[in-house]
Amino acid sequence: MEFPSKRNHGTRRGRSNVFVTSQDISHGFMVEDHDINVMLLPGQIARATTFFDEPGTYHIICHEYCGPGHHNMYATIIVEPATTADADTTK
Ligand SMILES: [Cu+2]
Repeated sequence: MEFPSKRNHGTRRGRSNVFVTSQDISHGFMVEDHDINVMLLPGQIARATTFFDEPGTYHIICHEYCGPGHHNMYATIIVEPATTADADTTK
């Protein structure tokens, strides 16, 4: 078992809503150093909101034993620095 994408780009510094689900069985979804810690249940969408204060790469792990592939259930979220375009509210 694996997360579909090991590297998740596009998250900008600031408030982020994360929507995740499972296509097979129950999994956990936890992002290091942030208050995202949800259960992923097939047929349901879990939502969490957090703030990424610093750009960087943050690890995601499955915290619910999900079978023999559990140790491969990891990924990352890459938080990119804010750009001047992010601050421009006139566009
Ligand atoms: Cu797991």
